[in-house]
Amino acid sequence: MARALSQIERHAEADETIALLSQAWADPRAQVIGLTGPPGVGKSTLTSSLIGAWRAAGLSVGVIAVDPSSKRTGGALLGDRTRLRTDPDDTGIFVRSMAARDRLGGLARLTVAAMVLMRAVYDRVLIETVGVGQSETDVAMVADTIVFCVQPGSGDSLQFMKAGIVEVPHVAVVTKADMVAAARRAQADLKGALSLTDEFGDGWEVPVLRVAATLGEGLGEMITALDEHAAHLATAGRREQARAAQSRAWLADAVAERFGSHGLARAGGLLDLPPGTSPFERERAISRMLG
Ligand SMILES: Nc1nc2c(ncn2[C@@H]2O[C@H](COP(=O)(O)OP(=O)(O)OP(=O)(O)O)[C@@H](O)[C@H]2O)c(=O)[nH]1
Ligand SMILES: [Mg+2]
Repeated sequence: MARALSQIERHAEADETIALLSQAWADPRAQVIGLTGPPGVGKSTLTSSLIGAWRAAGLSVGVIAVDPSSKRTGGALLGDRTRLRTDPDDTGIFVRSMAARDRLGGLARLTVAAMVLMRAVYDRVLIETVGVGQSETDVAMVADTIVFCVQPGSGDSLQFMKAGIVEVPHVAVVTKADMVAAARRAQADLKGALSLTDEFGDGWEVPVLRVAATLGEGLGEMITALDEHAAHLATAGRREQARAAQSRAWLADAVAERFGSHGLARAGGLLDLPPGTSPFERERAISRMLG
């Protein structure tokens, strides 16, 4: 995985890279979970606990930690906020930190590529992104299941959600639930806030959970909720539809990033991917046409 990721990073346009990504894109395996929420809410701690539970169940896990505040300098990631402690000898787990591109909370092209590759290999892929607001829209471009984390006593996230700034997650988690009374209040507030927003319109009701990751409390319920959402997506072609929409969204995003709105306009109908068409191959074809 490390070698493949460095190839993607260094030779993004090479035939081998495009072939590898297209093959991985066509053969997905993992449920991809986007774990998002404000700084310090407990995302990494929760990630560590989820990794432990998944590994104990015999599932392999890939993790991508996207850090909007860090910059890559000479290959080193500064300001890494992953803080994950994992067993270095366990080959069933792979963790990679990545700097976000300049757009606040935006997901770099490399993040999409890494997700596609990991999705073909592991049973679960988890993407940790910091953010309240716009950035959730970006994680929605790469994840099947969006989990939004809120900590007890944080009114801001609830205000964002009520104002419709935060996209409605598939699962909402109140972290640090060992602060019992405050966590219960946050859960009630969050349930209230979610009842004001539109539902997904497909019968999915957003579970609002309390988890104390440091104690392992509520973790089983969270894993059940993630599994239930995966089962929900597995019916009525929902997952295929959502992933096809994501592929179109990255393609348009990648073209816009590189060639601007003028390029986007010139690409026109090429941005509409026929079923089964690799967005990576299409991106290169559009780049050659425009460049
Ligand atoms: N009491 C309590 N503290 C927790 C819990 N989970 C995390 N914390 C603490 O909250 C702080 C932030 O935890 P992280 O897991 O690093 O949070 P994060 O959301 O990944 O932070 P960033 O990546 O910097 O945005 C740390 O000091 C943790 O020890 C919990 O379940 N209970
Ligand atoms: Mg973190």
